[in-house]
Amino acid sequence: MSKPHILLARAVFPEVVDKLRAVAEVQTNPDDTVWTSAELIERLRGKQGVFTTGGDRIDAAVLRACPELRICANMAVGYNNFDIPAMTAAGVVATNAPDVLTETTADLGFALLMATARRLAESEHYLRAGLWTKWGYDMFAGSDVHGATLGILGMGRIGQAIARRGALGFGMQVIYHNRSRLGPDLEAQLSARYVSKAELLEQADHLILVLPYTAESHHAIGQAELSRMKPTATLINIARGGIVDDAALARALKERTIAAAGLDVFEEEPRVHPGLLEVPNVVLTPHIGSASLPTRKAMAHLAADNLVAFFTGQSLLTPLNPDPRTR
Ligand code: 8YV
Repeated sequence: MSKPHILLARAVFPEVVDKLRAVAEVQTNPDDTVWTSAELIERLRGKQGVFTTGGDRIDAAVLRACPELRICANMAVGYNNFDIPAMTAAGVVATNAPDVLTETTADLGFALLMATARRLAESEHYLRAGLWTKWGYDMFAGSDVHGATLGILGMGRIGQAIARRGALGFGMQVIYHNRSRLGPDLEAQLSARYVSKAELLEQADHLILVLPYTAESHHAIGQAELSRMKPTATLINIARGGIVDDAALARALKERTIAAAGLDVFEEEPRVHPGLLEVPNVVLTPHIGSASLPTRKAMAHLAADNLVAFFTGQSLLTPLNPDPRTR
């Protein structure tokens, strides 16, 4: 039987390419170019599988142009780059890469929270610029993390891992809002209290966003929400660009209606809203939430393992929609 054809939309670890080559003809993207939709379609025609990252969009137009496609494996837990209803209608399987990145992403969320609250980036730039000539009593005085109220919007796996860090490690009062409330046992285990979104905004000293990006969560934090937050509060986004209205946030930071923000994700990545680049009270990182080497390897292997399972007749590890092979 002839081997299936798989496209790797972006560059990935050589060992992962080798794993796929054992079961398929593989076309790689050695220059790691970010393809336009037309360029992706051109390369995907005639292929049965694709390995994607969060920036590679699989929508109805791609599916129409590539009728032989049967599986898309995302090297990301978020899958807002996939049009799942269109994929299901076309009989195309979608998989993501959950669990393996939970703790690493929660670590980055906490790192960003601490860097933001304690003004690490701002003070480091000051030192490097040679501006440090004497110590001052309120120099880079920020806000405390320990003992503060930690608000979590979105209480899935990563939100829960952040709650544990906050409650157990830093003695924080954890409040959260989510589409569905956790069960009482889990709430007790996490020491997390469910509140309305309005209460979350008003009570949090540090508000961290960990919810998926959907039509409903688009601009879940805009001017109205920012104006409900404490003037001393910090906002951390490690979820997805588009959940925060970046222009409104840049204004709030400039006018100091909130104290500071830590952002790992942006509305138009890799472009960052110029207003965010102008203000000192924001810590900016280039979407590195899951970027520890072991975790990036685990994510890539999980995406590849889903492709291998599909093409060798095994059950999928982390499917997002029904598998047409089992109907
Ligand atoms: C990825 C992420 O690195 O998993 C996710 O949803 O946002 C990141 O961990 C990014 O999407 C590239 O695939």
